[in-house]
Amino acid sequence: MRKTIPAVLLLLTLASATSVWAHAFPDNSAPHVGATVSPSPKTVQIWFDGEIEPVFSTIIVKNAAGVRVSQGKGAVSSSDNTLLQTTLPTPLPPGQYWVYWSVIARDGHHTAGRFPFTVS
Ligand SMILES: [Cu+2]
Repeated sequence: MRKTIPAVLLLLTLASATSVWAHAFPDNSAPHVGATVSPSPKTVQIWFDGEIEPVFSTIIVKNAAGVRVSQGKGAVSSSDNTLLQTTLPTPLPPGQYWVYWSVIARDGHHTAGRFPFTVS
């Protein structure tokens, strides 16, 4: 019986470590990170490795001058809770653009990042 308690504590430690790793991170995107695309895409999409909260998750695209070129703060897809997307209302002129994303995973943890793509 003496060895039972440390075994239970170890299991609890592993369980809490697993939940810490459950933050959402990007799995894939369109355009891909660092890609050069032509013509200008109509949308920018990021697929995450877990479900994200629609209310607190945002995606914004800015041009090299830091001016926002996407509509609003984007939205989580109504049919796929791992997909965050935004619309580019007008075709982008050639140049480099940055995608800024910020999401809350189902475990309540916040992650954020950015990546570039180029329109040629
Ligand atoms: Cu987490």
